[in-house]
Amino acid sequence: MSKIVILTGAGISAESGIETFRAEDGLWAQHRVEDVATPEGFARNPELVVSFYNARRKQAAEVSPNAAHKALARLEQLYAGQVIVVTQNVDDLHEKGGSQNVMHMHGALKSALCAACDHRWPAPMVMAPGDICPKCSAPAARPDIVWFGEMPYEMDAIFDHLAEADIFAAIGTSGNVYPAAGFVAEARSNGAHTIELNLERSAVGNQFAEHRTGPATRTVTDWVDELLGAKTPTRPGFR
Ligand code: BV8
Repeated sequence: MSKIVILTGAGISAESGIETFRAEDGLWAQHRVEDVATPEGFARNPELVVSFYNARRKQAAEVSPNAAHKALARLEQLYAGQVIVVTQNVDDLHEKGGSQNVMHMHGALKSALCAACDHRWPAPMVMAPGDICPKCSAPAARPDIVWFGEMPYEMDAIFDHLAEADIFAAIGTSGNVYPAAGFVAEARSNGAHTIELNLERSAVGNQFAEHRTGPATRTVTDWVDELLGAKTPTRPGFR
């Protein structure tokens, strides 16, 4: 049975109104990565980090999935094979758009994690440093986010999917962050057809067999229509 593995990044949520990381007005323009997306930053200033994620959790709750999220949900529903979405995003727009097989390799805003006992529970909209873990009662709650220097989630399962992928697509990711940026090489070495859908070529763009340029709401919708036979496929590269 055919398997499509899709890696998404901040670019798929951009047209829903969530800023990306590396755009001029992006998240990293407003904060130093080291201060808000590392365990050291959290230890140094938990108030800053918790409020950074509180603001993003609030924003994610106020925006809606766009046509790209919905197209991927349609693909998962109607495609004859298996469709797996591996997202680097911590928003829940894939789920709101109807996708069910979503792997949040960098965590999720809607989840809280206990740094003492590893328990996870639905995060309140506003977290505070020292929130109590409902399981072990330690004042050790933290955002359930994979920071730089921490091991992304579900890596074994993701590599199993990459080993079986017939098609690997990367949508709206700059290819700057590993191990996610290494997935295309892994998929290619396993014989998958690789396609990148982005406004521009990413840092690993030259590793993809096919590239489609444009906003995700158009490129993903067109690509899904072709996969579902609703549109005649264009010759790769002619976009
Ligand atoms: C780890 C959660 C090891 C936080 C994030 C070499 C090899 C391996 C690792 C490393 C290495 N060198 C350095 C490392 C470590 C590091 C790393 O990769 N650093 C980089 C900067 C070099 N990696 C890590 O630390 C990872 N962990 O390696 O652990 C380990 C081993 C053993 C034991 C323990 C540990 C963990 C990385 C996870 C960090 N957390 N997110 C949060 O969200 O706040 S990273 C964060 O940035 C995102 O999650 C995402 O992954 C990443 C990149 O963001 P993108 O999604 O790509 O967004 P960006 O803004 O960059 O780009 C947007 C793209 O969209 C652009 O291309 C743009 O053109 C496009 N776009 C915009 N609009 C649209 C669009 N496309 C289409 N349509 C549009 N409308």
